[in-house]
This record gives sequence, structure tokens and C-alpha cells, in this order.
Amino acid sequence: MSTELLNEISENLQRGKAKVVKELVQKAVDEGLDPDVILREGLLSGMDVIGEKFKANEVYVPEVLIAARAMNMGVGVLKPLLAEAGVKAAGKVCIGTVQGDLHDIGKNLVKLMLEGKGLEVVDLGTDVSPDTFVQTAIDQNCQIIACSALLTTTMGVMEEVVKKAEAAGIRDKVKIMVGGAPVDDAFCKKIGADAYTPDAASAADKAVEFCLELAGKSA
Ligand code: B1M
Repeated sequence: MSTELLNEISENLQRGKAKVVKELVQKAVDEGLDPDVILREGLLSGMDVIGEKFKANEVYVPEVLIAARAMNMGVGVLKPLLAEAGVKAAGKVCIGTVQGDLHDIGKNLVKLMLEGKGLEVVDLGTDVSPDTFVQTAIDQNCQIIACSALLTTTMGVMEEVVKKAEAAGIRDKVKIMVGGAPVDDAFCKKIGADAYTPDAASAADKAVEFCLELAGKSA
């Protein structure tokens, strides 16, 4: 029964039926399904199918955009449940999708999870330059810069963020976290960032760990 409902969510997301997706996600919540399962096996699995079809030129940008809108409607229902506060950790993170990159669904999920952990988040949006990441961290006293990239052509911007942070003299005070589909641990190490995490939940856990570590250093 729950598998059927999750498939229905996935299929309607692929068709871009935002209103239906919203209703089905609400139904799944009402039936007691785990919000994380609804996210992964309903919404994200639908988005994966769209991604594969996009790659194979079976669907085009407009279809992907309406699927993304349906995804956002579904996430909207889950938001209060996914963001249920865990351990409160004082800390501030500036987050954005790197310059040249307009994908923001994953970045928004990471933001949601960070807020759920009690961290303050400065959302810089998409197409964020290395200067903006670094200047915001300085101006707003952020302990963490979190960069998301979905394109192999934009992930290199993350290295510029690391270099700018070094040049600005804040590298020992700020942790730089990276993520997004083309990013991995080897890339993170290569560019000298502090942590790669594969998903939003593990990004939030790592951010809390860093904030506690930095608070210990300054105490
Ligand atoms: Co684009 N797109 N897209 N796209 N798009 C991909 C990424 C692609 C893989 C599709 C494909 O070919 N299969 C491909 C990239 C290929 C590559 O570089 N290797 C691609 C391309 C090529 C493009 C364009 C160039 C297409 C074109 O115009 N010819 C263009 C680029 C525009 C630009 O950015 N300059 C483009 C445009 C678009 C849309 C605008 C139509 C739309 C974006 C809408 C939006 O975001 N508001 C779109 C979408 C939706 C996708 C796919 C289908 C889905 C991405 C997504 O939202 N996934 C995508 C294919 C795919 O990934 N299957 C594709 C769901 C999201 C929750 O996952 O963002 O990976 P993700 O986030 C995950 C993790 O990665 C992680 O947490 C999340 C899960 O918990 N994570 C982090 C993310 N950031 C993190 C940061 C962290 C830690 C974890 O720490 C800081």
C-alpha cells in the first residue's frame, strides 16, 4: 500500500502535477509514513527518473522545471516534519549554489536540515560568486561556508571559494563544506575544502560537529 502511494507520488512528480503531488504527500504523512522515506522513495526517486530522461533527451527544460515545481510543493508539506529540531547548536552558515549554477533544490534541502538542527542560515541563493561567499562569512560572522554545485562545469568554483577564504585570512576560522551530485570526497580533498557530505541530512550533522569544534577552539 505504502509502495503504491510512493510510486504515485513519483509518477505525478514526473508529470509535473504539483497539486496532486502535494495532496499525495499529505496523504502519505496522514497515513504515518516516515517523512524521510516519502522524500527519498517518492519525491527524489521521481526526480531521478526525470534526470535520466533529461540526459537521454526524452524530456526538456520545461518538463524538468514543472517537475521541480512539483518537487518543491511536496517538500513544502514535509518541511515542518523534516525540520523538527534536533540538537540545538549555536552557529551560522552561509549557503549558496556556486556561480554559473542555477540548481537550487538540493541546496534548499540542505538549508532546511541545517535550520532543523538549530543553525542560523544565510541563504545566498544561486549563481553565487566566491567573493560573495567569503565576504558574507566575514560580514556575518559565519562559522561555515556551504557550497552546492550540480554541474561538472561549475564545481571548480568551489576551489576559488577556498582560495579566496585563504587570501582573506579567514581559513582557520571558517569551515568550507561542499556537496552536490558531481562532487565527491576526493574532489573535496583535492581543493582543500573541509568536508564533503553526500546528502542534506549528513551535511547538517557535519555542520553541527564543526560548530561544536569551533566553539571549543574559541572557548
Ligand atoms: Co539541470 N542538470 N541543467 N536543471 N538538472 C542536471 C544536474 C544533470 C545531471 C541532468 C542530466 O544530464 N542527467 C545535468 C548536469 C550534467 C553535468 O554537469 N554532469 C544538468 C544540466 C546539463 C543542465 C543544463 C546545462 C541544461 C541545459 O540548459 N542544457 C542547465 C544548467 C542551468 C544552470 O544551472 N546554469 C540545467 C537546468 C536545469 C533546470 C533549471 C531545468 C532544473 C533546475 C531547477 C531548480 O533547481 N530550481 C534542472 C534540474 C531539476 C536537474 C535534475 C533533473 C535534478 C536536480 C535536482 O534538483 N535533484 C538533474 C539530474 C539529477 O540530478 N538527477 C539535472 C534533486 C536534488 C534534491 O538533488 O541537487 O543532487 P541534488 O541534492 C542532493 C545532494 O547532491 C546533496 O543533498 C541533496 C540530497 O539530500 N547536496 C549537498 C546538494 N548540495 C549539497 C551541499 C552540501 C551537501 C550535500 O554541502 C554544502
